[in-house]
Amino acid sequence: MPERFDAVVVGAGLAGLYMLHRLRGMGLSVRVYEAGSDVGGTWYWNRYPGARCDVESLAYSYSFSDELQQQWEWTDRYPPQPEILRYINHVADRFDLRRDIRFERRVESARFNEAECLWEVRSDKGDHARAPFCIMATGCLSTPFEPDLPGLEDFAGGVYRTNLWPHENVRFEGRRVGIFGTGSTGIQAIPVIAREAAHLTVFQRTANYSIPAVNGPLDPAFVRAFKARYAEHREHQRLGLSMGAGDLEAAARDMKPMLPTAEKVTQAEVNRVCEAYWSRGGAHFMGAIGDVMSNEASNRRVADFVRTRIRAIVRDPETAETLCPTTHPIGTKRICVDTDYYATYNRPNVSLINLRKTPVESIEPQGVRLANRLVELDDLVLATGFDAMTGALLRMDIRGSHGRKLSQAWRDGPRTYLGLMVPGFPNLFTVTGPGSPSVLSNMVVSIEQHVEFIAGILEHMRERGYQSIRANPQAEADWTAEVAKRANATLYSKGGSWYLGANVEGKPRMFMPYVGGVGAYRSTCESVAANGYRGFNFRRDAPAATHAGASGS
Ligand code: NA7
Repeated sequence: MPERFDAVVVGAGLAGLYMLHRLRGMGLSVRVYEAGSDVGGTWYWNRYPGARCDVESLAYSYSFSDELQQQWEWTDRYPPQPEILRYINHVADRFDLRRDIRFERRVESARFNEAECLWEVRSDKGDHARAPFCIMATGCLSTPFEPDLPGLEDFAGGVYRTNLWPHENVRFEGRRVGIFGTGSTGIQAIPVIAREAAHLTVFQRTANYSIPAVNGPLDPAFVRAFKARYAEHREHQRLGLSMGAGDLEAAARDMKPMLPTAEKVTQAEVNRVCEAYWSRGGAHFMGAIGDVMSNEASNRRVADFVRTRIRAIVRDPETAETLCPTTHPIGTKRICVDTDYYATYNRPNVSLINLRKTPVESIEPQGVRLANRLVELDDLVLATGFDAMTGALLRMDIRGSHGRKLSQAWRDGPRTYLGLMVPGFPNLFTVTGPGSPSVLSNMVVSIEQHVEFIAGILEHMRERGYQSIRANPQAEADWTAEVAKRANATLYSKGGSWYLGANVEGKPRMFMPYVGGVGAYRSTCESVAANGYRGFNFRRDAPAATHAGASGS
């Protein structure tokens, strides 16, 4: 027998938990389905050595409860995965969220029942819930991407996927370990595994730009001062030009880069400015030069600075050159933030293989077969990324009005209105969906904004007796064009990254996140709401009951 709720939420990560809390606060009955055996989403699955957030602790946390943000104590400038997971568990307990969550349930289908204006949601364990609203809080980086490594299943040793890391302690002492993937994940894991393993071989296909985190324990005086002005910091994060991260000082810096362009000054001047950001650490480095993401000449100069730093750190010249990124402008693949990444290659127990020179022929039981030799290994670590942004949504069978599949609607790439709704899928919301700032922002800032916007819509509907909301196709077309226009004014499309779907064979190439920044995006949403939720159509009756329902608002 199906169970009936006011809303079904899919996912119990940072987005799903806050959605549940908000909806419950409105007096709605909610069922949350979560594939993991506990809360945490990304931070539940990604338990690999060195896993850490690249947004600072005091920013990467909920702002909706002042008591929570005042009481919770972070240890480091950048929070390690176990600490974030503890925080999320604390939130789940503090707000008594678990009782509405069903764990170890992977949602397989969500179908819109037109006649009754209900979503029918089914899990792999046979659950069947019906609710007028369905909210996908399924994460942007939650569907692992399985690399094409022929023979992987024959490998005799351990195979560890960073994004499905075992819960028990994995020990690499005395073992010869190989790792594929030098994105954010690999760059975090490599220095930690290198310290433990007998030998670590890094199989690098694409060299990436990485900035030192300059991580360390938080200074209690800094934390006290920060917390005293928490509301102001949060406001800056919400209105920030881009990421929505950092403190007031960093936010002010990012809004007014030290140099508007690197094109018309000497490389020495560029180096001086970049060095200042490099030594402070973190992704704010990308805020040093104003037009780094829109001017190729500027971008090249910033990239030159990073390459100079790599050559200065890595002692072996050939290894240093292999680590110097040359295939894409800096920032067009997500900038990495590391602790000791480049210096790790000075260790005698670490070697680097350039897969562009010596590609993998196959994986054999004893190791990795290259064109010129076999690299013998005991364990393999795959840090090979995700089917980003659309993967989690498209692996469910989502069908809207007239049985239309989401996979069909997105055949040529994801099209949304504000990253929140898709025409033809009434009452279905995506939290931080494609077309919203999402992965180009501090995710918690974006999650809170989306959750609050969705809650505002539901409140608006309740007050007016509306039963359904749908995105207007013209609004979707205009927004999709705006997302593309913004992206095309930058260098992002030159990166060949997962932002574009370029890491997954056959995936349509389309720049998915909104690059305009969380501040611009938020004000667009506010203006949409202030204008009666412009671009959304509301109806008082079930959509199928009549063709002439009260539409617009
Ligand atoms: P990424 O950034 O997608 O990195 C995946 C890495 O795996 C990247 O270096 C890929 O090289 C490499 N890869 C993928 N397939 C292969 C094969 N077959 N052979 C060799 N190398 C391969 O994922 P991450 O998990 O590091 O980071 C994702 C986001 O999570 C991150 O940006 C943060 O937001 C958190 P390629 O570049 O494709 O040549």
